[in-house]
Amino acid sequence: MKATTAGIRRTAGGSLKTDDPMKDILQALGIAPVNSGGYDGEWMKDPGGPGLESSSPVDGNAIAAVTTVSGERCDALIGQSRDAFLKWRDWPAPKRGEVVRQIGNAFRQHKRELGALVSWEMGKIRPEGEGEIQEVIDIADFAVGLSRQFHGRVMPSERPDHRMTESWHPLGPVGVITAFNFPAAVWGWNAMIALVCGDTVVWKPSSQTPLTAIACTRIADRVLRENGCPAGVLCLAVGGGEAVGSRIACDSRIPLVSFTGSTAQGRRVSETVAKRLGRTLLELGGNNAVIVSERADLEMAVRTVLFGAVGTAGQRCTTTRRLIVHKSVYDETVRRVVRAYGKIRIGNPLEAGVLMGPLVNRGAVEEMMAALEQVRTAGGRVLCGGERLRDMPSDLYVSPAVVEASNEWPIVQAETFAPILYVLKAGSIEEAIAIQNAVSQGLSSSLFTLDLREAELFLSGRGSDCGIANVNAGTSGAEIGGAFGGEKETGGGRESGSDAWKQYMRRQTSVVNWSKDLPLAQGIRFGD
Ligand code: UN1
Repeated sequence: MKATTAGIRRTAGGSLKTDDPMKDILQALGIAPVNSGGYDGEWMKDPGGPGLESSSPVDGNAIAAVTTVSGERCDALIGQSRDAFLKWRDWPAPKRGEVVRQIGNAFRQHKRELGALVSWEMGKIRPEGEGEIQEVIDIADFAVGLSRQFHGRVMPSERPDHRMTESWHPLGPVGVITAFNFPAAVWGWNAMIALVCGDTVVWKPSSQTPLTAIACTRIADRVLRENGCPAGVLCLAVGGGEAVGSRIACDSRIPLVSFTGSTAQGRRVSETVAKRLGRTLLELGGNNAVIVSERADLEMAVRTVLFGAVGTAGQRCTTTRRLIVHKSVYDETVRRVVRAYGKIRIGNPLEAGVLMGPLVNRGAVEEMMAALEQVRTAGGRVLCGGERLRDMPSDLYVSPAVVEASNEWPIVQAETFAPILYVLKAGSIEEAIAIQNAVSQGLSSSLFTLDLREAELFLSGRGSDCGIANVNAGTSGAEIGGAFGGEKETGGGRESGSDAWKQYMRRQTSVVNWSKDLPLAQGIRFGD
């Protein structure tokens, strides 16, 4: 693994400062030294909550401060979102789509700056930061088309001269609670779809990445204003779990809560929302595997595993965490993976050629080290990596690890949000699928094979049990056009493309009787 610190220099005081144009980028995005974390159509002058400092994992330095939203202000903000909904739902859907089209274009114009801010605030490499903004742009485009396609159905009525139909109506304010690892895209999937559906959005971003959320909201705000949209169509509430998160979960003015994060946290949110019989859309932990068959193109498989396991420093919910290899190609595959890991450049994620930046914070580094310790205790063999890197601009840089392990070990069963790849051996495609499915999560999966029968088995009802199953393509990097989400403890939610929009609307079944009689369904005669 090659480490690099170019692009980052030590200042006279010993602290680290960037040479790069982050200052200009922050300015272009309207990020001030201190920012309001509350927006309900206006930026709140006094959001009422404690201050929060966003620092960059790249060099450990503060980027800017944010004043968070208090519980009381959060309640008022939800009220504003509800008021805006009552107006927004009356806008014709294609007109709402036109606003979203303009938001997508505004993101196009700021893709480079936003991508850099994502990279700087959470540590993923710049191409991935820009890729994330591209997801926002893509889902906006998708939503524009969708705004003319909320098709209902016409169903045959069993009664003469009756028409039975199904239509879709706006639902209400949607709570969107997002994680640090996709600080813009996950909001984008939810917000762009919600907007065209006629819903409003209350966004609680991760406290690790409030500046990206503020920058995204500022861009959207300009478009909303230019179009005279009701104030509060998009709201932002940067704040803690108590002040903001649990209020969104508890508030029955919010009929749908989308939550992305760990299974443990998701379970709590889901229980709270369920208590008031609200709806949730859960995107929780993954424990994604790539299966390499004896009939795989090994070169392709290894390259894919590299992006899947090391991309975003192992901090995607779709990260490849397990590599299940057929015994006949096991040694060769593992040898190639370890060799490829040796060439990964780790360093400043804004620098061209770097493939892995830092982990998001100290807790993440500690968790990675604790997981590796558990693996060693269980008898696992670390084949490469797994070390804290010294002489880096912050203490958050690690080398990605490849570890020989056993699927049933508790640590392999858990999602550790870090670049640890567990390699496991299988004797057949059936055994490999069984190993892959023998975890509690069910997000993403992939099989490398050139054998049609193996591929079809993997995609069949007795194949992968995950929400995403790919052949000769990796576990991460899903396109927005499909429904994104997973089964089992991943939470069952589906966001983004396909017909995921249906969750953001309410379905209404209607019968219109245009006869002169009053026939009852099921042929019931009542009092005549
Ligand atoms: C996440 O990690 O929360 O499929 C989402 C992917 C991305 C989204 C990941 N498009 O890897």
